[in-house]
Amino acid sequence: MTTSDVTLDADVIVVGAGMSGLYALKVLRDRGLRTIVLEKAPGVGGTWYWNRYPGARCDIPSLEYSFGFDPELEQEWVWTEHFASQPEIEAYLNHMADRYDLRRDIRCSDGVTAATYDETTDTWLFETEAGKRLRSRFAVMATGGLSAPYTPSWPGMDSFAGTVVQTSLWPEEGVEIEGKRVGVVGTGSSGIQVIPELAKVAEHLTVFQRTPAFTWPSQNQPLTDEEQTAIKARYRELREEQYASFSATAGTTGAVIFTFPTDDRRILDSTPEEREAAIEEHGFSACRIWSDTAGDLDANEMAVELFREMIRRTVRDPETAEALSPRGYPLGCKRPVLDTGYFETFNRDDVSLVDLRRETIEEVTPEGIRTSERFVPLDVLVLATGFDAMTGALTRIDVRGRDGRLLRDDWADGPRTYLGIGVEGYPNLFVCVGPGSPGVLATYPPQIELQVGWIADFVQYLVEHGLHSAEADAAAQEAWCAHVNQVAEGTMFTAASCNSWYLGANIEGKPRVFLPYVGGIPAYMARCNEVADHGYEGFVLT
Ligand code: N01
Repeated sequence: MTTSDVTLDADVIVVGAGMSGLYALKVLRDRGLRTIVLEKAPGVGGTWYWNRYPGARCDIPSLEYSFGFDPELEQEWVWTEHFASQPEIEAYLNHMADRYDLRRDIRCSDGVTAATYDETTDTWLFETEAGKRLRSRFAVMATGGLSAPYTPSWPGMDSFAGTVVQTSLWPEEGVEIEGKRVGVVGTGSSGIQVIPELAKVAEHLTVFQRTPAFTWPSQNQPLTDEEQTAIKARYRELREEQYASFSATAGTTGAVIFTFPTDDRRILDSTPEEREAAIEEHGFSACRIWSDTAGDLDANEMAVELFREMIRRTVRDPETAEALSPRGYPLGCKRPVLDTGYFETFNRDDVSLVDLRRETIEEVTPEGIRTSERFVPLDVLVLATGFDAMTGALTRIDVRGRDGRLLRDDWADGPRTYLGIGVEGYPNLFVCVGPGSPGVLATYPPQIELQVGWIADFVQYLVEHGLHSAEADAAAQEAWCAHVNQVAEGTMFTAASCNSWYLGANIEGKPRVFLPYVGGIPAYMARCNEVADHGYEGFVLT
């Protein structure tokens, strides 16, 4: 049997209607390929559909956290703040869906449960929650890097009589918080954004913190017309800077999380007076300016002490300040966080902190949480407990390749990809911003334009050259994985004391493998383009 013997629903099926999926549909359709997008959520937007918790906003400047492929779109769209809120980004992505007439090819409220490669016809068969079956030649997995929520389970969890809600599954109709006793578990980016907002309305808020975070004041501001006009006047130049920069960031406005250090001085050579002067000038960012903190753990620890000093100066209760202070893991190991009044929130009388380094959650009862030290009565339990990052969204689907191989099994010891895009054993399947690509280490929309654009070119090449299948070559894949590991070695990301979701360390049983490619966008895209220029070397084309 060949492809011509089966009825195809589309040339390409894209899984996910977040940023990658929407852009994939746009570019694939522009290339004349019949494309269908399958989406689990009732609406488009991916991350920006699901994460609608109070305080949710992006920590990349909005004028950069947007697409540059259409100069008219970027000129017309008005961002109101330096860091856009979730509703604004969701509105922007809905605008894109309408503007480019994408909705007619997007099937919402029907998640993909299985994707199976049919070797007899070189096609992919998709099965959905609603029992639909659709077939295409190519599969584009735009399933997202932070889209598989991680839900801890404590004894008695199901017995809780109040409301349990996960930040990344916040209901559209909202959650009643006013006058309630609320507990938040988790102090990563999501927890740190939601905590100050919930504190404003809850009767009492209890924060359950396992690992204190490094977080910096975002200094978010409304964007003035003048600022917006000035950037829009040189938008093309700015986009080129983004496409060519390490993390697809041009550093236009506000605090920029990906860029530090900013100074040539070494903290190991500094005097106490110089360090004090740094605190007075830079506040929480005093720890970020030194040149030697990225490569030297002693320097790093000295810098962290400046951060702890800022917490002591901000949080009135010394015990709470100490509990909020990061210790035992270096600055630069976990994803930096930007906040709005996070540490100040702990000065409120109606907010308390439970330090899970000193006590443990023993059980959830109908009335609240019992720790090894106390009972905390709760009406609402908010889980800001993160994601099975970069691999979870793919391994939760039954993706079957050649010879019935299951991706979940093949990745049991860590994901293996070629360029973060192709997977040996899974022909004609392409992953967007997957493990082994810069992914979560770079600004998504410009990165997506580059990487998903590359995938679309590849698919077009295959079609135009009458090729039936493209599959990552095992040796090329191993070489790429070795390169991804080698670049991460010696960085704070992989320090022995670092336990981050970049390493899969937040998920019990997940192998400790550094997931994204830390070599930066220019090196990454240079390699991708070199591969394309050499007839897609490293892929077996049939
Ligand atoms: O998830 P996280 P997140 N008991 O994994 C704790 C992006 N993002 O959703 O550190 C107790 O960072 C866990 O503790 P520990 C951004 O890339 C961006 O906050 O594992 N605690 C941690 O404190 C970000 O990095 C934005 O010890 C438990 C927290 O839960 C990424 O998404 C906004 C626990 C999880 O933190 C993920 O952020 C939001 C347990 N059993 C997200 N299990 C912006 O753009 C987990 N924890 C601003």
